[in-house]
Amino acid sequence: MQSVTTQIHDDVLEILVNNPPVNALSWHVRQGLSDGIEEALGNDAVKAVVLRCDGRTFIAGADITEFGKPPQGPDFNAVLNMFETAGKPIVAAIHGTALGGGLETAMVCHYRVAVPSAKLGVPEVKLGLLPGAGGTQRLPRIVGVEQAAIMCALGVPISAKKALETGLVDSIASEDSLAEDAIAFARQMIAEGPRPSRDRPITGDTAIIDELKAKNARRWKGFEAPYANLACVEAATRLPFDEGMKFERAEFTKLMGGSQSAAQRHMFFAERQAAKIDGLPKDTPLRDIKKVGVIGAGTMGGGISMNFLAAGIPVTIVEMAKENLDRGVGVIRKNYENSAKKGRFTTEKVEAMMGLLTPSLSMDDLADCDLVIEAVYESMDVKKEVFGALDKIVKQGAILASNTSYLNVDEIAASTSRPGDVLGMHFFSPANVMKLLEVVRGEKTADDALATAMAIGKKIGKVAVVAGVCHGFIGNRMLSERQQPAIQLLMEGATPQQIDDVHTDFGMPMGPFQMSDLAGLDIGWHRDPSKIETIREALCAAGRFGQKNGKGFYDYDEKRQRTVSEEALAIIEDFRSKSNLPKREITDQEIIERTLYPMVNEGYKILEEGKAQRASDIDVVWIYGYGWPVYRGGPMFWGDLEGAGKIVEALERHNIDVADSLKAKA
Ligand code: 3H9
Repeated sequence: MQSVTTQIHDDVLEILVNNPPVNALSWHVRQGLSDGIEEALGNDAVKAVVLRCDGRTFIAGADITEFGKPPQGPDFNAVLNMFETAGKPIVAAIHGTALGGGLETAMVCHYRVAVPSAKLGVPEVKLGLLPGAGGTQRLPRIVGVEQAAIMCALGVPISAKKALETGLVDSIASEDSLAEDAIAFARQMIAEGPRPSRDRPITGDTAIIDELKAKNARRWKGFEAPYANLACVEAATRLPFDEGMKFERAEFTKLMGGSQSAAQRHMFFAERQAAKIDGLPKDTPLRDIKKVGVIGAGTMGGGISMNFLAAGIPVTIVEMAKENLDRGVGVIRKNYENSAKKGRFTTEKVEAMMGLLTPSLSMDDLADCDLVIEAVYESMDVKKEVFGALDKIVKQGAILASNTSYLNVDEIAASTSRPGDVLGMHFFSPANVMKLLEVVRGEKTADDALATAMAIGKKIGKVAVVAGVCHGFIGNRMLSERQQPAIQLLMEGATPQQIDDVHTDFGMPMGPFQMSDLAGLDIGWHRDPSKIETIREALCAAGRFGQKNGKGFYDYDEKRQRTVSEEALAIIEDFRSKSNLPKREITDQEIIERTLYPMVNEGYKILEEGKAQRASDIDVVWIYGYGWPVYRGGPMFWGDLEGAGKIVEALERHNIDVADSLKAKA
């Protein structure tokens, strides 16, 4: 099948792209576009051209799978040049998403017509790139500097309505007659003639560039691409078009050759790959999830419920005590109301979501749920009791899920008569915000139950990853490999701040000790101040429980900002000095070798044991569950960049047991 075809409609030539799934600009599409323009120019009867796409969308960008491969087919910029300089008016007819190279193609068309549901944007920044086929130079000439800077630096697409307001589209077509409307519009433009974007003057104020930098300083920490995007837009305001294009090319080439874009492109595919379950056909039948039950109205249960309510799925939430139930429901309402105040949705929407929530004090009310998620206290005995009870109450065919973060899902499943319906759905706190969902596949979990849990995860806006049964699954199992050596490093003379700073400089949102303080140091503490066997117990004995009471490894103010605590340091030093370990200088490199390399090592062990389907799934877990910087591509991708040889050498030097597969790779 040809990916680009043409059709003559009297005096208008329609160029039609058909390259499923998203009409990416693969080399054969570029060739087809070039041929199409040549045909239009070679036929005197053709007075105008329409570029339209078949399938679900307009061109969604360059073909990312071609990046880094030897070039094939015509150069993209050369094709775009042919469009822009063609002596006949060209109209882009847009439906679905005109993204990246797709919007750049639309911008070399002289006019743009879009259906109301279309979205237009330059999301390259999310791939660590910039719209490198003239996007940063043409967009400001079409929509002005402010809008162009926002679109390039943030990468968020705009609606057709907004595009009309900003001049990015010239006319809105009817949802079901785009082809006809675009041809009619093209005919009207014959008299107007072509309107090359490159010739248009730039309007607007460059002050927006500094404003964006100031506003996003925290969010963009460590990222190169947002700044490169803004530099190109700024260059467009002071350089002639051809010079601006050269500037853009140089910036694009730098980004494309760097590790950040490689990491972000890796994550683009990793995220999509994660949804696939090895060995299960894509068309595995799914169970219908019309109603969800959640047990536990605490922070986790409430957060989990909010995901389903927001997706329009009714939830029955069960607690044992009325007071806790009321408090939990109150927190959900307050969270929604706060979001409404910030303009995220309307107050009607708040009421609609709350209307889907049924609070209950009896598990019997879960009988007709299609999926029940347990989010109670993390104790095997308690979980077994809950699942044993659910087994007797909930209708057959329902999926019974545990939100456990560590426990053995097979053992939980064994407390029911239907282990095939049991699995883990491990949400990350705050569960209504964090994108990751580990779906834990038990030994007996049925294929359709697993596929349904993965699909419902996607429906509620999560990135779901399949994990096998092991202590802490993928994420928390690797986390332990970081937390334990971090404590050991304190024993050898490092400070919490030094270790945390290495992690935040690396790009993590917080270091190991900030994370401990956030979680609470007293979780699992035996509550006997006279029994001190660890630094954590020493801190708890001194009443330092973490952020919750303003003091843990650090001191915290009302805004939860940390400062170094002399008291905590003295407690750590006192405990440390009682061991026989000599105090020494610890380098930042050693901290990396002993806290980050062991995570990579554990990732390899997880893969060897088949507890993760693929290395990229592990990267997805760490990026969406723990804030690993996306520009470093997750621990496994980063491990490859560091080099297996270097990691193995360091791990062995620190007497850490190295995974066989990592050794083999080295
Ligand atoms: C660019 O344009 C650079 C230029 O400025 C400069 C050049 C010099 N290429 O997301 P989905 C695949 S950079 C190749 O699940 P949806 C995707 O992997 C590009 N493949 O669908 C998946 O494959 P599979 C700028 C692509 O409906 C399948 O298509 N553009 C590409 O949820 C379905 O994807 C972007 O960054 C691609 N460009 O969402 C847009 N895009 O089925 C990137 C998708 O095997 N794309 N695939 O797993 C998207 O944002 C979404 O795919 C889209 C559809 C919104 C279009």
